[in-house]
Amino acid sequence: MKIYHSATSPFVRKCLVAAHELGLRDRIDLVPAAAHPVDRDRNLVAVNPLGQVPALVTDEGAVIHDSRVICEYLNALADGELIPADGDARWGVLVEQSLADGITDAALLTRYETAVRPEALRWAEWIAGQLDKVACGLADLERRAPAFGDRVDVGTIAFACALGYLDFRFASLAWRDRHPNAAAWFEWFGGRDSMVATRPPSA
Ligand SMILES: N[C@@H](CCC(=O)N[C@@H](CS)C(=O)NCC(=O)O)C(=O)O
Repeated sequence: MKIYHSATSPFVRKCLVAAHELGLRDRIDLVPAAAHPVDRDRNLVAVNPLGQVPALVTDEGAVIHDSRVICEYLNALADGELIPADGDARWGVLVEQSLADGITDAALLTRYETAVRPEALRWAEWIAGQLDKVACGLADLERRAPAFGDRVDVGTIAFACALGYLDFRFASLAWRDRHPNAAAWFEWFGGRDSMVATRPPSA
């Protein structure tokens, strides 16, 4: 199978970390894509009309997106345990993934606002709103982190990729200063082989 890919995408990273953890990484080829909300990569759009990475093409030729569905697919393929099958554990992990992806989404939209949108069109209050989503999401993560233990699932993977993205693009936020529980947990999780192998290029 193959994944349309950008080495700096936190959502691609989430899928590749999941693939590593499931022992599937060797079965995935990476197809470079230039996902961009304005200069849309037409080769990518032909696969995923949203023009976003990650998009996975299975060995049978089916297209699967977005990152949440890809993680679900990979977990099923490997008969893995990254997503609990049912019960409270399932909803808990899926909500954590939703929260973590929301942090990443808000950070990514802030990045687009500052790196893509022309300066004259930028809206400071909108950026502040997105960064407040990041801050509120981190506060929730900080409350949850002490209970993570050694869990490796789509919830914790998504949180780790969110924090990795903040380190990569928003180092000046210095999120560790106000979130010692999350920092201690990420010190361990970020050292996993799956996280090290998927670090963005200049991180
Ligand atoms: N909900 C999607 C979000 C994916 C996403 O935002 N990918 C970014 C790169 S990190 C992208 O393709 N941006 C281009 C665009 O939004 O047009 C997922 O979980 O996969």
